Amino acid sequence: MSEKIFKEAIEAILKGDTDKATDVAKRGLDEGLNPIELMDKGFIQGINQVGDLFETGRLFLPQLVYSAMAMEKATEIINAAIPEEKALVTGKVVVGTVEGDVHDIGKTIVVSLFKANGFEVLDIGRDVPVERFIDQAEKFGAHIIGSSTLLTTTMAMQKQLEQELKKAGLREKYKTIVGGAPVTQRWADRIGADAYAQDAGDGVKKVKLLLTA
Ligand code: B1M
Repeated sequence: MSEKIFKEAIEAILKGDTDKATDVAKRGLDEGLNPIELMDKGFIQGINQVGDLFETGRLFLPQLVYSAMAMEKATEIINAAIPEEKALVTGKVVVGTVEGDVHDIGKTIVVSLFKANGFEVLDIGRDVPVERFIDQAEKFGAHIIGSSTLLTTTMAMQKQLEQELKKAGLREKYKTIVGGAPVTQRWADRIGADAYAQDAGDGVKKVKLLLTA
């Protein structure tokens, strides 16, 4: 049964069909599927296939946009259904997508899972300049600053964030965590970030570690 729903979710995203994605997301949840599994094994597989088709020139920007719209709707429905866990570790996290990058589907999933795990989260959106990450972290009283990037060209903004924190004498005040499809542990080490997470679940684990370190 779940395999059929995952397949339908992949198809809905490949077709860029928002109505179908909405229906599959709601049906999957009604049938008792785990929202994170529905996202990981269904919708995310679909959008990854769309990305591969786009990269190899077998799908074009307008279709990518329709698929993204279907993905955004499914994400919204599924995020609202992620059950809240009892928080054993608490802390404040500011999360955004770096300047020059409008990809925010993954960042939004990360924010939802952080909230579901009891962290206080300030989502500062996408295309966020480095100064705003720092300013918002200061105002929010954050413990952790999390940045997401999907473009290789904007990865440099995560490095700039580390540098600006140092310049402002604030690097020791915050822990930093980086993520996004092109980001790796090696990149995190190279720029001096405190943690790297490959997906939202890994992000929760890493934030807990940072808060108890
Ligand atoms: Co674009 N795009 N896109 N895109 N897009 C990619 C990233 C690309 C890899 C596609 C490809 O060519 N295969 C490619 C980048 C190539 C590169 O940099 N080397 C690309 C390109 C080129 C572009 C444009 C330049 C296209 C153009 O205009 N010609 C343009 C850029 C605009 C800009 O930002 N300035 C563009 C635009 C778009 C849309 C707007 C149409 C849409 C985004 C809509 C939106 O986000 N609201 C879009 C989409 C949907 C994609 C793909 C297909 C899917 C991204 C996604 O949502 N994945 C993507 C291909 C791909 O990545 N496979 C692609 C699903 C999401 C759940 O995964 O975001 O990786 P992800 O998040 C994961 C983990 O990475 C991690 O956890 C998340 C959940 O598991 N994670 C974190 C992420 N952030 C984290 C932060 C953390 C911890 C973990 O802590 C803080």
